[in-house]
Amino acid sequence: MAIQAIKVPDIGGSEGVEVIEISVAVGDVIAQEDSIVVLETDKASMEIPSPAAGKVTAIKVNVGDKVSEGDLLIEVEAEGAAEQEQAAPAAEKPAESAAAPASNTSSATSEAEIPVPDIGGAEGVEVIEISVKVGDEVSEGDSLIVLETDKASMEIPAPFAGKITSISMKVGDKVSQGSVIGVMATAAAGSAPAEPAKAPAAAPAAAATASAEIEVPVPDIGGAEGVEVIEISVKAGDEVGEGDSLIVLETDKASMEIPAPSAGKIVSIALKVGDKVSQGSIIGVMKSEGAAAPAPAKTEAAPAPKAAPAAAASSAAKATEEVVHSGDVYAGPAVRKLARQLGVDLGKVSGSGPRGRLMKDDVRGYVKPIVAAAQSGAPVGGGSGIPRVPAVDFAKFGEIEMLKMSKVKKITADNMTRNWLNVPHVTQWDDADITDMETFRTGLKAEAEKRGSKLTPLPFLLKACAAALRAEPTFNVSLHHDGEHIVQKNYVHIGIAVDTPNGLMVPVIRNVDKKGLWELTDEINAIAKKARDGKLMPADMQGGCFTISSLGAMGGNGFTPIVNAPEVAILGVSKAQIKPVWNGKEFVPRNMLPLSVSYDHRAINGADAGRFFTFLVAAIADVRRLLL
Ligand code: CAO
Repeated sequence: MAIQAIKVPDIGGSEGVEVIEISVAVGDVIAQEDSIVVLETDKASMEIPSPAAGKVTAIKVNVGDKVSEGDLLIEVEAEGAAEQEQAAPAAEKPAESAAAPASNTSSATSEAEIPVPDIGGAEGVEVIEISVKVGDEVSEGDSLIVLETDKASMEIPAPFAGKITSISMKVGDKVSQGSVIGVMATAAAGSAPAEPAKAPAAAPAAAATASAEIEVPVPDIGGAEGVEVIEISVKAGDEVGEGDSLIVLETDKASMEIPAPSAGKIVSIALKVGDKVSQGSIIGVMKSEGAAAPAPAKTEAAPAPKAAPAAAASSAAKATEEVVHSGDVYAGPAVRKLARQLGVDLGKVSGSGPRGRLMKDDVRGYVKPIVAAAQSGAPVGGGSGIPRVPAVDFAKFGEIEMLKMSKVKKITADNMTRNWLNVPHVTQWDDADITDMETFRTGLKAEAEKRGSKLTPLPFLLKACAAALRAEPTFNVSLHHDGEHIVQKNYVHIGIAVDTPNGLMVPVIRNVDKKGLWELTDEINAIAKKARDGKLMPADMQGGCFTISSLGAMGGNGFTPIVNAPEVAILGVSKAQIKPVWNGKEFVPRNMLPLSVSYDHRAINGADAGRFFTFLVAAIADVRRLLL
């Protein structure tokens, strides 16, 4: 019986790449090309397929290990083969996008301007991250900036190793091919910069018919043939905007959205889920807006991430990336496949991977309690089994208008339903005497103005809540989805509900217990602005332990906030008012702040809540206590 040692193949020179998943177990019988492990750099992830069929006899790496080309991954007992060592075939290569330095590269100074490479014709694409600063030494392929369209984000890599000597962009700038990112000094004089590479391929123009109805073909998908349609995102009659996703295609390594080449109305769809398509296959017919032939489609869905894996990779999926943002879903093909097999809507699963990426464990974690509840006969979380509110034709009763819900509003509606149905809520009320706090705050107003910031009661409340979470740690927990554990958090991150034109957003302020009043004031102002400008990233809204929802500026004397699960408690703040308070001898006017705390009664007992609330109200009434 021959044992074959399977090693890391050529992964494009990357060193110390993290093993994020082991896809096989000892004893598994695997076929050639089956995925053995998944590796991930901070830019890309890649499945490493087995070069041989056989039985897995040993696994030589663990999740979290760092590996490079030639490192041993597994051993396989392959019948009939001579004992040998073999490198796994190269992982499929994501799109290449090495940007070429501008032609004014000067060999005398060894400095070169770095332009934005071909990004598939996309214009005015937003810079969402500057990943380097002047003076940084970078390697070829290191991310310089990150761009984001409404469909995808893409890192623009350094075209060669060198030192950043200037940066010409800032976050929020809108850029196109050729915009200058900055200037780099080459590491070694004369080092040849890479050839400019095509990033996303431009789709062939859709063929216009006399009636302005156009057939929409599958654009250039990097030569991939027989690619499976995994989602039809539109139906006949739908109005679509230019760039809206029409269908989603998936190879075994990559998935991609195919966008509408222009705005218009879908007349018919020629494909169904499961069909296999290639470049030129007709997706359907659409009537383009303005009756003009549409502009060539751009495969915006397939921006080019940095070329990571091996050069020997298949040329298929040249214009694809191994992970796509599809709507709000950020997941790789393996995770999408698992979700399809289990019938899971990935839009409902929270991602725990880097930048909120969905992992297989997230899908399993989502499914497990649902299956457990179904097997125990209990109603399944999320309100399944609850009678639906019947549909009503309101037009029968008077004039109506149909207003489209924003994506944020829809997500909020789902979250509220999920939290209201899953969390057994209890709400307690109390008034905090903020007379002294307000005297202190008013006294600081001039200083705040000098600093260019606005000091409201909110940073005081954040500080007080952080202290209360430390004093009563039963509030700083989450229920683990295995139903067997409580997750006790040793950090204090607090979300603040922000009312934005798009709907309710809850950005999270980190390590509140370690920050001072001014730092918190600046952070609240900055993050609330970011939320209102629609610029929050998923990471800005993750990791909260507790939430504050303040309607103090609007009015009202109390409300029941809904717990923002998996957090277990939330503070509702209403409008402060001067009220007569009995001090034992007489009624005195005091500035009273109505507060309500809702909590998950599965995690928190009434006595815990009583202690937490008493501490909180006392800390607000005398903010000197926050120094204790
Ligand atoms: N009582 C009386 N006045 C209050 C108050 C309270 N509880 N809280 C704030 N105020 C005052 C502030 O002091 C400020 O007045 P001055 O300018 O005179 O100082 C004014 O109200 C406006 O405050 P603000 O809203 O600009 O700032 P904030 O720090 O209180 O709140 C933020 C910031 C982001 C939380 C808020 O703007 C917001 O979006 N609130 C809505 C949250 C929400 O929608 N919650 C419901 C979620 S569930 O549907």
